[in-house]
Order: sequence, then structure tokens, then C-alpha cells
Amino acid sequence: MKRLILIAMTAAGLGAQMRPVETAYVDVDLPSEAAGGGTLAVRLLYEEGARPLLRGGAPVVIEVPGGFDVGTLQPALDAGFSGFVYVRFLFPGGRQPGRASGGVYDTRGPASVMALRDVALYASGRLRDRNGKTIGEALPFPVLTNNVGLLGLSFGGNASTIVLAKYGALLTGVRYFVGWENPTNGQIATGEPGPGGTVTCPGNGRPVSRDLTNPFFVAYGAAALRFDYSKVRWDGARLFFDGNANGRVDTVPVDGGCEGTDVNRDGRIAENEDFPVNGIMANGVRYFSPQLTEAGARVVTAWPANVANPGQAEAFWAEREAVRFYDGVRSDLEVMLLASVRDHVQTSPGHHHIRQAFEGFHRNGIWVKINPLRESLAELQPVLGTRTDIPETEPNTAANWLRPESFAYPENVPDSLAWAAGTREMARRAARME
Ligand SMILES: [Ca+2]
Ligand SMILES: [Ca+2]
Repeated sequence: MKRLILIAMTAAGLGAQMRPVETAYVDVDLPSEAAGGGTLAVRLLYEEGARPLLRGGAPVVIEVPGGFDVGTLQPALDAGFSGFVYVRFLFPGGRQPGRASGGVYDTRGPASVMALRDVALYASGRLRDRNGKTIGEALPFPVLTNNVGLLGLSFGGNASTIVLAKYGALLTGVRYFVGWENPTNGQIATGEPGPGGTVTCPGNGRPVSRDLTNPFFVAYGAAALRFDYSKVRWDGARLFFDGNANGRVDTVPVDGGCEGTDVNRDGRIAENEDFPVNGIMANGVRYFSPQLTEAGARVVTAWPANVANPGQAEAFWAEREAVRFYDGVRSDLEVMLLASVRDHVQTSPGHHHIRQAFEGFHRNGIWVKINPLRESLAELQPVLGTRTDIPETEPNTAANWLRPESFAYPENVPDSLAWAAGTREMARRAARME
């Protein structure tokens, strides 16, 4: 067992919490079919000396990280997770100094999902580490292996949903899923509804504006959003909605040394301006959503080899879109969806991704609620208990999606506080249903 003194710092904002957490951890190597005959790097974090959250022991929560990368073992345990075993792991092919997971990284594809399955089986006491120990034997306090949750952050919500659909029958120790602002399909994950409008940037190519949306968005759909794809063209490097129909992406210099398509600089992309989509990179290939790829393929004469063609895009997203998997999730699982008024990425009004997830779980009879109770937040930060701008929502009840302040928490509630408050609430619900 190792000890670290780490400062848990949540997002900036009013009431951001900062308190030192004496984080201890145990590193284990977990044999897995997903690791190419090797093992997965897993880290079990907990607050040294903390009272377990529940009578009988510490529940387990597995963080399924956001982004498109291999994950990390590194960040400290956040104070709100005191009393849990908090599990981090590296997806197959992931490495960091001193630790590695075997296998080849597949950008959250089938091998990544299989790895998550095995981490969840280990968390449930159903697999042993390389030294033959269960999770309970690896830790110096009782572990509740029948109270395991998945905390899917951003893009990590897709692998979380998919593992529960593909392997839910095995994962009986997993009782709940907490999903924070998960981009639920390829369109949303690649920013088709917005943000957008940025073509090139000197840094990492991220859009600089948080406010731009796609003027060619037409309507919400449970599995796919509708856009006016007749506008789509290819400029030799990217697909784009060609608002002024001149066949090229028209840009002007915008903030941060970037080139963007808000050519009259009025802070929005109008229907006579262009909306570029950058897609995501996986193993040297650029992927757009299946729908945008189809639209592009209708107008591109010579499809570039380093851009996924319609068949490749469909195969890629078929293994990575949560929207395709809700119907396979066990109906006794419980879900909490976390959403703030302004999403950490998405800009399009309607919180389409939260709505797709809510509807997907709800139509399958799965208990689903948006955001923790105010009292759960206040337990971690008492000043929040008196706030009237933190909405309370009813489980299994659709939100007024165009009025985010009616269901989403304000921006000055730190996201990490919501992660912890939501996870605590769900672990306690699972314990009460024993
Ligand atoms: Ca144009
Ligand atoms: Ca404009």
C-alpha cells in the first residue's frame, strides 16, 4: 500500500472545495483477455483512515474516463469519494511511468469495453489479480463487492453503457451507472451540433468559442439528430456544411490565432456561413459520424484513405455509440445522469445527449434520474443546501429539455462535487435495496 498527500481541487467557481485528502492506493495487475495475454494496470484509491460510506464496508466505484485516450491512474482521490474504493485503470495498450496495460489500444472499442468488463468483475470480487487476490484481499478494510458503480465521465459514458449492455448478465455486482455529460452518439461526440466554427488553431485545434452552434441542425432524434446534410461538402481536409454554397470553407482570423467561420464576427454561425466538423482521430484515421460520412460520400469523388469511409465509420460507431445499446441494459440497473446548465462541451440548446440517455434508459424500464438531490450536494458542501437555483428533479420524469435551469445544476456547482454527490446517492440506494 502506498500513501500520497494530495490536494483535491475541484473546478474553479463559487464554493469550489479544496481540502487535502490523504489518498492511499493499492496497485494491482489484472489478467484480462483484453490485455493480449498480459494484464491491465488497475489502481484502487481510498482515503486513508476514512470511515466506509456504508455499514459493512466501502462500496466500489470505477471511473470510466472521458476523452478518447487510454485513461490515467494519476489524479488524486476527490474528497467527496471518502469512504469508497475508487478504481482507475488504463485501457489496453495504455502506459504511464511504471505501469502499463497489455494489448493494443482501440480507442474505446471492443477491447476497451472488454477490459472494463474485467475491471468490473474484479471490483465485484469475481476475478483475481495476478497474485491470486480478490479486491477484498487486496485492501485493509471490508469491501462491498455487491455495491459497484460505474462513473462514466463524458465520452466514458459510452463504454460504460456498452459494457452494461454486452456483459450485464455477468456484472451482477454492478448496481448503478452515473453518467456525466456523456456524448451519446457519433454526431454529438464529434461536435456536429456544436461547438464548431473553428477550422484551425495554433494549439490543439479545439474550438475557441463555447457558444457556436450548427445552423443546419434540424431536429432531435432518439438515436440520431437530424441535420440538413444536403449542405455538406469536402474541402480536402474536412467535411463542412457549406452555408454560402461556394464549395470552400470561408474563414476569418478569430480569437487565439485561430481561423473560424463566423465571418461577420457576430458570435454565431448563420445559415450563410459555413460550419466545419473536425471529427476525431483514431489510429491515424479521421472519423466523422456515420450520418455525416454518408452525406460526405455522396459528394466526394475521391475519398481519402486516412478518413473513414461510410462502412468504416458505421463499424467504428457501432461499437462506440451509447444510443445503440440502451435496449440491452439490465432493467434492474439504476442510472443517474449528471448535467449542468452549460455542458462542458456541447452548445446546442436542448441537451440532446442527456435527453437521448434519459429516454434510452427510461423506455427500457430502468430507474433514471437527472442529477443528485440538493441534500446530497449539501452533504459535501453545506452552503449548497440553501440555494434555490439548484433544481430538484423527479426520477423517471422527462425534463423540460429547452429549460436547462429547470433540471441542470448551475455552473458554480463544481462538476466533481456532482460526481461525488451523485455516486454517493446511488451507492446508498443500492445498499437500501439489499
Ligand atoms: Ca463556403
Ligand atoms: Ca456570424
